[in-house]
Amino acid sequence: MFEKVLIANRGEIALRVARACRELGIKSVALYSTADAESAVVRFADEAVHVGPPHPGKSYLHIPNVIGAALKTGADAVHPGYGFLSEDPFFAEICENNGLTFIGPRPEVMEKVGDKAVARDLMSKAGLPLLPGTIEPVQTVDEAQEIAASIGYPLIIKAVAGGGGRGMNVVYREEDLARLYQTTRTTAQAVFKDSAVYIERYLEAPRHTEVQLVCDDHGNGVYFFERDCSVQRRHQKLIEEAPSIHLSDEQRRDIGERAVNGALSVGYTGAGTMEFLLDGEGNLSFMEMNARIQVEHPVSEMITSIDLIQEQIRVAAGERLSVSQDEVVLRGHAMECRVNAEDPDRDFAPAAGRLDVYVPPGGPWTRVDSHCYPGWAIAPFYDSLIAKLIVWAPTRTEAIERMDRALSEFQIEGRGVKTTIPFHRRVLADERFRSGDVSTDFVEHFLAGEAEVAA
Ligand code: MV4
Repeated sequence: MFEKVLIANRGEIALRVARACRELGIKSVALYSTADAESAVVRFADEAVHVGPPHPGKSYLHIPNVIGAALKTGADAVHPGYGFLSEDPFFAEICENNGLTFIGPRPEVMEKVGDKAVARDLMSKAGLPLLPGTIEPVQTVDEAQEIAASIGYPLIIKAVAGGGGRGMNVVYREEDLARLYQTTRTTAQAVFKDSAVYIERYLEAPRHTEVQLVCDDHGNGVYFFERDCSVQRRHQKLIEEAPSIHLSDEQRRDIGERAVNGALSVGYTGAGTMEFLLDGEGNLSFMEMNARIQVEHPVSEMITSIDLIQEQIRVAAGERLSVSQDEVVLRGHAMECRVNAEDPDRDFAPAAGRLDVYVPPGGPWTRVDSHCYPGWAIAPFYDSLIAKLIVWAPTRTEAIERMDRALSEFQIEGRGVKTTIPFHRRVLADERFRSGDVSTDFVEHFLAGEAEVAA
């Protein structure tokens, strides 16, 4: 096992990783920018190294400074968290070249699954279900037209280097195809430095369903069931839950096994997520793979009682997964609300500032993953996440009641600070949400409905 892990991140996930290290008997090293000098993880970790000014490009994303901090403190591994350098194969390679274990998949594997067309090809070969579309990137408008004729409209053109909803365009009519094909390519070249695109049939208002898995170096892979993350706004997840109430036990086992097989078939190691869309008929289609631990991992931990960060560290150290698939048992229902410093009444605009009052909820089966404390200032340089509020209950309905109770206790106040808590409470009271009839267009319709009532 590692003796010392450098945490190449900030905020709640840095603290989450430091906690896992402490429980495993591993020393932790925090990084901090000038803006984060007073952060909770700086106090909690065994050591802390300043890596630069507030701007992420000059601190948390500055590879020489991050690697320098690891070498200076004698760390033997680097945990990248999510965001920042977590899915950068180049960073993973530099870690390895400096004798540091990158806690994540190998750089070659990361690169493969990061290319959406390659991932689509490999996962299809491994038996994952796909929407009708292209495997090879589309090279010309003529080719795009041929494909459109075979799969029909609506269709979606996606950048191979995109992901998380970036670099995609929906085409409803044939007359828009040539223009949108060109637009997607030009944008992809400008944003990702790679103009390659592929085409898929477009699903209207699907559910976002993702399978959590962890694979070790010994050929073992385990799935930790799925999360429904359909409550999103502009590709920002707001509420996540596990399991999805729309899968049968048989479907859950089938997609879990396929996801693990797919990951193992490409030599994937570490924690990862396979993202699927679920249509109205109950069909799952593979979308993309995320080669990192995700923000919403706690809901999977809560339904399985397994610490995914500990598993991630264990397998990175070359140990075997601590559980076999048979030992991963799904129990009850978990839900997470992302409490952001945003103003839901002003189009979720950032509303950051100093937290004069910060009183997190407590009580049974109520978990708060947060780096905040009274007096902490949410900085404008980073994301606006204040806390992840996670609850567990035997049933979904009880989880909703528990979440509302916990949200009602959560006190956050500060000059200029607004939070998404009131929005979450209104969603929890919504009939459509409570019935579970939620797809990726839910938030848009919900907000439009509220605006109509207010008018
Ligand atoms: C789609 C789709 C409909 N049809 N692909 C957005 C995130 C990226 N991982 C995939 N995305 C989508 N791909 C086809 N063929 C709709 C979306 C989509 C979406 C997916 C998940 C959650 C929210 C979403 C919001 C808008 C569009």
